[in-house]
Amino acid sequence: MLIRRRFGWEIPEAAATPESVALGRRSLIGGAAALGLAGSARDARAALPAEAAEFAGPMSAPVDQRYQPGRPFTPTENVYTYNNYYEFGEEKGIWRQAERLPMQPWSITIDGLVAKKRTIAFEDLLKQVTLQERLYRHRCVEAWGITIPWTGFPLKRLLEIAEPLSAAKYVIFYTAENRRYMPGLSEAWYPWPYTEGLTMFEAENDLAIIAVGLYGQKLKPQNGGPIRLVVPWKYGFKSAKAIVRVTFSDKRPLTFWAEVDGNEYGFWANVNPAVPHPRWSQARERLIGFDKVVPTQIYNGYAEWVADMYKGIKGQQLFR
Ligand SMILES: Nc1nc2c(c(=O)[nH]1)N[C@H]1C(S)=C(S)[C@@H](COP(=O)(O)O)O[C@H]1N2
Ligand SMILES: [Mo]
Repeated sequence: MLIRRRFGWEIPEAAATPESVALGRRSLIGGAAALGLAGSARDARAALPAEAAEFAGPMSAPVDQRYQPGRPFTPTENVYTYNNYYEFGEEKGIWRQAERLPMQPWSITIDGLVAKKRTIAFEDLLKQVTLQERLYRHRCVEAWGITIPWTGFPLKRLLEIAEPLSAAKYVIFYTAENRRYMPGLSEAWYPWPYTEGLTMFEAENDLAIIAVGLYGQKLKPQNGGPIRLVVPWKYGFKSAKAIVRVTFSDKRPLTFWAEVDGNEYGFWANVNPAVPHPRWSQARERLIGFDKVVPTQIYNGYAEWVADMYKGIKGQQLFR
Protein backbone atom coordinates (compact mmCIF):
# COMPACT_ATOMS: atom_id res chain seq x y z
CA MET A 1 0.00 0.00 0.00
CA LEU A 2 1.21 3.42 -0.85
CA ILE A 3 1.65 5.81 2.04
CA ARG A 4 0.99 9.43 1.20
CA ARG A 5 4.14 11.40 1.70
CA ARG A 6 5.56 14.66 0.45
CA PHE A 7 8.18 14.37 -2.24
CA GLY A 8 11.05 16.78 -2.72
CA TRP A 9 10.03 17.87 -6.17
CA GLU A 10 6.42 18.42 -5.21
CA ILE A 11 7.43 21.26 -2.93
CA PRO A 12 6.82 24.60 -4.64
CA GLU A 13 10.02 26.47 -5.28
CA ALA A 14 9.26 29.06 -2.63
CA ALA A 15 9.37 26.32 0.01
CA ALA A 16 12.25 24.32 -1.47
CA THR A 17 15.93 24.75 -0.65
CA PRO A 18 16.93 28.11 -2.09
CA GLU A 19 19.42 27.75 -4.85
CA SER A 20 21.90 30.02 -3.12
CA VAL A 21 22.18 27.32 -0.46
CA ALA A 22 22.82 24.67 -3.11
CA LEU A 23 25.42 26.89 -4.74
CA GLY A 24 27.17 27.44 -1.43
CA ARG A 25 27.27 23.70 -0.82
CA ARG A 26 28.71 23.20 -4.28
CA SER A 27 31.56 25.59 -3.74
CA LEU A 28 32.39 23.71 -0.52
CA ILE A 29 32.80 20.46 -2.43
CA GLY A 30 35.32 21.76 -4.90
CA GLY A 31 33.83 24.56 -6.97
CA ALA A 32 34.87 24.82 -10.59
CA ALA A 33 37.01 21.66 -10.64
CA ALA A 34 34.17 19.46 -9.44
CA LEU A 35 31.84 21.05 -11.98
CA GLY A 36 34.11 20.47 -14.94
CA LEU A 37 34.06 24.13 -15.92
CA ALA A 38 36.36 25.58 -18.58
CA GLY A 39 39.98 24.79 -17.87
CA SER A 40 39.23 22.04 -15.41
CA ALA A 41 37.25 19.58 -17.56
CA ARG A 42 40.21 17.21 -17.70
CA ASP A 43 40.53 17.06 -13.91
CA ALA A 44 36.81 16.45 -13.55
CA ARG A 45 36.87 13.61 -16.07
CA ALA A 46 39.87 11.99 -14.47
CA ALA A 47 37.72 11.50 -11.37
CA LEU A 48 35.15 9.44 -13.31
CA PRO A 49 35.36 5.73 -14.04
CA ALA A 50 36.62 4.85 -17.52
CA GLU A 51 33.16 4.20 -19.04
CA ALA A 52 31.91 7.64 -18.09
CA ALA A 53 35.02 9.42 -19.36
CA GLU A 54 34.76 7.64 -22.72
CA PHE A 55 31.19 8.69 -23.10
CA ALA A 56 31.88 12.43 -22.74
CA GLY A 57 32.47 14.42 -25.93
CA PRO A 58 30.84 16.47 -28.68
CA MET A 59 27.32 15.80 -29.97
CA SER A 60 26.45 18.78 -32.09
CA ALA A 61 24.09 19.26 -35.05
CA PRO A 62 22.52 22.04 -37.12
CA VAL A 63 19.92 24.12 -35.29
CA ASP A 64 16.29 23.69 -36.30
CA GLN A 65 15.39 27.39 -36.58
CA ARG A 66 11.62 26.85 -36.48
CA TYR A 67 11.53 26.75 -32.70
CA GLN A 68 12.91 29.81 -30.95
CA PRO A 69 13.03 29.66 -27.16
CA GLY A 70 12.47 33.43 -26.74
CA ARG A 71 14.63 33.72 -23.65
CA PRO A 72 18.33 33.25 -22.83
CA PHE A 73 19.84 29.81 -22.25
CA THR A 74 20.23 28.66 -18.69
CA PRO A 75 23.90 28.63 -17.59
CA THR A 76 25.30 25.14 -18.15
CA GLU A 77 26.41 24.67 -14.55
CA ASN A 78 22.82 25.07 -13.35
CA VAL A 79 21.50 22.55 -15.88
CA TYR A 80 24.20 20.05 -14.95
CA THR A 81 23.79 20.37 -11.18
CA TYR A 82 20.09 21.04 -10.52
CA ASN A 83 18.21 17.91 -11.53
CA ASN A 84 15.16 15.80 -10.84
CA TYR A 85 16.21 12.17 -11.05
CA TYR A 86 14.54 10.04 -8.40
CA GLU A 87 16.51 6.90 -9.24
CA PHE A 88 19.42 8.74 -7.65
CA GLY A 89 17.46 10.31 -4.81
CA GLU A 90 14.91 12.98 -4.01
CA GLU A 91 17.33 15.90 -3.86
CA LYS A 92 18.22 18.28 -6.68
CA GLY A 93 21.97 17.79 -6.13
CA ILE A 94 22.37 14.15 -7.28
CA TRP A 95 24.69 15.02 -10.18
CA ARG A 96 27.91 13.67 -8.68
CA GLN A 97 26.35 10.29 -8.01
CA ALA A 98 24.60 10.30 -11.42
CA GLU A 99 27.81 11.10 -13.28
CA ARG A 100 29.14 7.67 -12.33
CA LEU A 101 26.35 5.84 -14.17
CA PRO A 102 27.93 3.62 -16.83
CA MET A 103 26.34 4.42 -20.21
CA GLN A 104 28.26 1.92 -22.32
CA PRO A 105 27.13 -0.54 -23.48
CA TRP A 106 23.55 0.76 -23.78
CA SER A 107 20.73 -0.74 -25.77
CA ILE A 108 17.02 -0.13 -26.25
CA THR A 109 14.46 -2.91 -26.51
CA ILE A 110 11.48 -2.29 -28.78
CA ASP A 111 8.49 -4.54 -28.11
CA GLY A 112 4.73 -4.81 -27.61
CA LEU A 113 2.55 -4.10 -30.65
CA VAL A 114 5.36 -3.97 -33.22
CA ALA A 115 6.05 -5.83 -36.46
CA LYS A 116 9.14 -7.37 -34.89
CA LYS A 117 10.46 -7.24 -31.35
CA ARG A 118 14.14 -6.35 -31.13
CA THR A 119 16.95 -4.76 -29.18
CA ILE A 120 19.05 -2.03 -30.79
CA ALA A 121 22.45 -0.94 -29.52
CA PHE A 122 22.54 2.80 -28.82
CA GLU A 123 25.31 3.41 -31.36
CA ASP A 124 23.41 1.47 -34.06
CA LEU A 125 20.32 3.57 -33.42
CA LEU A 126 22.42 6.74 -33.86
CA LYS A 127 23.49 5.53 -37.33
CA GLN A 128 19.84 5.45 -38.42
CA VAL A 129 18.92 9.00 -37.47
CA THR A 130 19.79 12.56 -38.50
CA LEU A 131 20.63 14.75 -35.56
CA GLN A 132 19.49 18.33 -35.15
CA GLU A 133 19.60 20.88 -32.37
CA ARG A 134 16.36 22.03 -30.74
CA LEU A 135 16.33 25.17 -28.58
CA TYR A 136 13.58 24.42 -26.07
CA ARG A 137 11.98 25.70 -22.93
CA HIS A 138 11.48 23.11 -20.17
CA ARG A 139 8.83 23.58 -17.46
CA CYS A 140 8.88 21.44 -14.33
CA VAL A 141 5.58 20.87 -12.52
CA GLU A 142 7.31 22.39 -9.46
CA ALA A 143 7.06 25.83 -11.11
CA TRP A 144 10.60 26.29 -12.34
CA GLY A 145 11.89 26.50 -15.90
CA ILE A 146 15.11 26.23 -17.88
CA THR A 147 16.03 26.98 -21.50
CA ILE A 148 18.36 24.56 -23.22
CA PRO A 149 19.74 23.40 -26.58
CA TRP A 150 19.10 19.67 -27.01
CA THR A 151 20.75 17.57 -29.69
CA GLY A 152 18.47 14.79 -30.87
CA PHE A 153 16.05 13.55 -33.49
CA PRO A 154 12.26 13.51 -33.87
CA LEU A 155 10.50 10.79 -31.88
CA LYS A 156 8.60 10.17 -35.12
CA ARG A 157 11.85 8.80 -36.58
CA LEU A 158 12.09 6.29 -33.74
CA LEU A 159 8.51 5.23 -34.51
CA GLU A 160 9.48 4.61 -38.14
CA ILE A 161 12.36 2.44 -36.99
CA ALA A 162 10.16 0.59 -34.49
CA GLU A 163 7.30 -0.10 -36.94
CA PRO A 164 4.34 -0.20 -34.52
CA LEU A 165 1.22 -2.09 -35.62
CA SER A 166 -1.88 -0.05 -36.45
CA ALA A 167 -3.50 -1.33 -33.23
CA ALA A 168 -0.94 0.61 -31.15
CA LYS A 169 -2.47 3.63 -29.40
CA TYR A 170 0.27 4.43 -26.91
CA VAL A 171 4.04 4.47 -26.82
CA ILE A 172 5.49 3.68 -23.40
CA PHE A 173 9.00 4.44 -22.18
CA TYR A 174 10.67 2.36 -19.49
CA THR A 175 13.89 3.63 -18.00
CA ALA A 176 17.09 2.24 -16.53
CA GLU A 177 17.19 0.33 -13.26
CA ASN A 178 20.83 0.04 -12.33
CA ARG A 179 20.72 -0.96 -8.66
CA ARG A 180 24.43 -0.63 -8.17
CA TYR A 181 24.55 3.00 -9.26
CA MET A 182 21.04 4.26 -8.46
CA PRO A 183 20.42 4.34 -4.71
CA GLY A 184 16.88 5.70 -5.13
CA LEU A 185 15.74 2.34 -6.49
CA SER A 186 15.88 0.92 -2.97
CA GLU A 187 13.07 3.32 -1.96
CA ALA A 188 10.48 0.58 -2.36
CA TRP A 189 7.38 2.81 -2.11
CA TYR A 190 8.14 4.19 -5.59
CA PRO A 191 6.75 2.15 -8.50
CA TRP A 192 10.03 1.50 -10.35
CA PRO A 193 10.95 1.52 -13.12
CA TYR A 194 10.20 5.17 -13.94
CA THR A 195 7.62 4.84 -16.70
CA GLU A 196 6.14 7.43 -19.04
CA GLY A 197 3.94 7.36 -22.10
CA LEU A 198 2.31 9.33 -24.89
CA THR A 199 -0.55 8.74 -27.26
CA MET A 200 0.64 7.85 -30.75
CA PHE A 201 -0.67 11.16 -32.09
CA GLU A 202 1.41 13.08 -29.53
CA ALA A 203 4.45 10.93 -30.29
CA GLU A 204 4.13 11.85 -33.98
CA ASN A 205 4.12 15.57 -33.23
CA ASP A 206 7.29 17.16 -34.58
CA LEU A 207 8.07 18.85 -31.25
CA ALA A 208 8.52 15.49 -29.48
CA ILE A 209 12.17 14.48 -29.69
CA ILE A 210 14.59 11.88 -28.43
CA ALA A 211 17.60 13.73 -27.02
CA VAL A 212 21.13 12.34 -26.99
CA GLY A 213 23.01 15.60 -26.46
CA LEU A 214 22.82 18.90 -24.61
CA TYR A 215 24.83 22.11 -25.15
CA GLY A 216 26.63 20.42 -28.05
CA GLN A 217 27.94 17.60 -25.84
CA LYS A 218 26.84 14.00 -25.35
CA LEU A 219 23.98 13.92 -22.88
CA LYS A 220 25.31 13.67 -19.34
CA PRO A 221 23.80 10.99 -17.13
CA GLN A 222 22.23 13.51 -14.73
CA ASN A 223 20.30 14.97 -17.68
CA GLY A 224 19.10 11.54 -18.83
CA GLY A 225 22.07 10.29 -20.83
CA PRO A 226 22.63 8.55 -23.01
CA ILE A 227 19.06 8.83 -24.34
CA ARG A 228 15.87 10.47 -23.11
CA LEU A 229 12.49 11.77 -24.21
CA VAL A 230 11.79 15.52 -24.51
CA VAL A 231 8.19 16.77 -24.81
CA PRO A 232 8.47 20.52 -24.13
CA TRP A 233 4.74 21.39 -24.02
CA LYS A 234 4.22 19.04 -21.06
CA TYR A 235 5.40 19.19 -17.46
CA GLY A 236 8.97 17.98 -17.13
CA PHE A 237 8.14 14.65 -15.51
CA LYS A 238 6.83 13.39 -18.88
CA SER A 239 10.34 13.69 -20.38
CA ALA A 240 11.70 10.34 -19.19
CA LYS A 241 15.46 9.96 -18.74
CA ALA A 242 17.68 6.97 -19.53
CA ILE A 243 15.34 5.02 -21.80
CA VAL A 244 16.00 1.26 -22.06
CA ARG A 245 12.72 -0.02 -23.46
CA VAL A 246 10.03 1.35 -25.78
CA THR A 247 6.75 -0.57 -25.81
CA PHE A 248 3.68 -0.07 -27.98
CA SER A 249 0.27 -0.82 -26.53
CA ASP A 250 -3.45 -0.38 -27.09
CA LYS A 251 -3.84 0.42 -23.37
CA ARG A 252 -2.92 3.63 -21.58
CA PRO A 253 0.01 2.95 -19.24
CA LEU A 254 -0.06 3.75 -15.55
CA THR A 255 2.82 6.21 -15.51
CA PHE A 256 5.22 6.63 -12.59
CA TRP A 257 3.89 9.84 -11.00
CA ALA A 258 0.26 8.99 -11.77
CA GLU A 259 0.80 5.76 -9.82
CA VAL A 260 2.40 7.66 -6.92
CA ASP A 261 -0.50 10.14 -6.77
CA GLY A 262 -2.99 10.23 -9.63
CA ASN A 263 -4.85 13.16 -8.14
CA GLU A 264 -1.80 15.38 -8.45
CA TYR A 265 0.00 14.01 -11.51
CA GLY A 266 -1.83 12.64 -14.52
CA PHE A 267 -1.19 11.09 -17.87
CA TRP A 268 -1.59 14.21 -20.04
CA ALA A 269 0.27 16.79 -17.93
CA ASN A 270 0.08 19.59 -20.49
CA VAL A 271 1.39 22.91 -19.16
CA ASN A 272 -1.40 25.37 -18.31
CA PRO A 273 -0.91 28.47 -16.13
CA ALA A 274 -4.67 28.59 -15.42
CA VAL A 275 -4.91 25.12 -13.90
CA PRO A 276 -3.21 25.05 -10.50
CA HIS A 277 -1.57 22.01 -9.04
CA PRO A 278 -3.69 20.94 -6.03
CA ARG A 279 -1.07 22.45 -3.72
CA TRP A 280 0.32 25.45 -5.63
CA SER A 281 -0.26 27.86 -8.50
CA GLN A 282 1.11 27.16 -11.98
CA ALA A 283 0.68 30.78 -13.13
CA ARG A 284 4.37 31.64 -12.93
CA GLU A 285 7.73 29.94 -13.03
CA ARG A 286 11.17 30.66 -11.68
CA LEU A 287 13.98 30.67 -14.24
CA ILE A 288 16.80 28.65 -12.77
CA GLY A 289 20.12 30.50 -12.88
CA PHE A 290 18.57 33.94 -13.43
CA ASP A 291 16.82 34.71 -10.15
CA LYS A 292 13.81 35.76 -12.23
CA VAL A 293 10.11 34.83 -12.21
CA VAL A 294 8.12 34.95 -15.45
CA PRO A 295 4.52 34.09 -16.42
CA THR A 296 3.95 30.49 -17.51
CA GLN A 297 2.53 30.08 -21.01
CA ILE A 298 -0.21 27.71 -22.14
CA TYR A 299 1.42 24.52 -23.48
CA ASN A 300 4.67 26.11 -22.30
CA GLY A 301 4.49 28.44 -25.30
CA TYR A 302 4.03 25.67 -27.88
CA ALA A 303 0.24 25.98 -28.42
CA GLU A 304 0.69 26.85 -32.08
CA TRP A 305 2.08 23.36 -32.71
CA VAL A 306 0.18 21.22 -30.23
CA ALA A 307 -3.19 22.71 -29.22
CA ASP A 308 -5.05 21.18 -32.19
CA MET A 309 -4.19 17.66 -31.02
CA TYR A 310 -6.45 18.07 -27.98
CA LYS A 311 -9.49 19.64 -29.63
CA GLY A 312 -11.68 16.56 -29.64
CA ILE A 313 -10.68 15.36 -26.15
CA LYS A 314 -13.29 16.20 -23.53
CA GLY A 315 -13.84 15.32 -19.92
CA GLN A 316 -10.24 14.43 -19.16
CA GLN A 317 -7.68 16.16 -17.02
CA LEU A 318 -5.51 17.46 -19.87
CA PHE A 319 -3.52 19.81 -17.64
CA ARG A 320 -2.43 17.67 -14.71
N1 LIG B 1 13.98 8.40 -15.29
C1 LIG B 1 13.61 9.61 -14.82
N2 LIG B 1 13.29 10.56 -15.71
C2 LIG B 1 12.90 11.80 -15.27
C3 LIG B 1 12.81 12.08 -13.88
C4 LIG B 1 13.16 11.05 -12.97
O1 LIG B 1 13.10 11.22 -11.74
N3 LIG B 1 13.56 9.83 -13.47
N4 LIG B 1 12.40 13.35 -13.46
C5 LIG B 1 11.61 14.15 -14.44
C6 LIG B 1 11.42 15.54 -14.02
S1 LIG B 1 10.32 15.81 -12.77
C7 LIG B 1 12.03 16.58 -14.67
S2 LIG B 1 11.66 18.21 -14.30
C8 LIG B 1 13.09 16.35 -15.69
C9 LIG B 1 14.37 17.05 -15.28
O2 LIG B 1 15.34 16.97 -16.29
P1 LIG B 1 16.76 17.67 -16.09
O3 LIG B 1 17.32 17.21 -14.77
O4 LIG B 1 17.59 17.23 -17.25
O5 LIG B 1 16.49 19.16 -16.10
O6 LIG B 1 13.35 14.96 -15.89
C10 LIG B 1 12.22 14.11 -15.84
N5 LIG B 1 12.61 12.75 -16.20
MO1 LIG C 1 9.78 18.03 -12.99
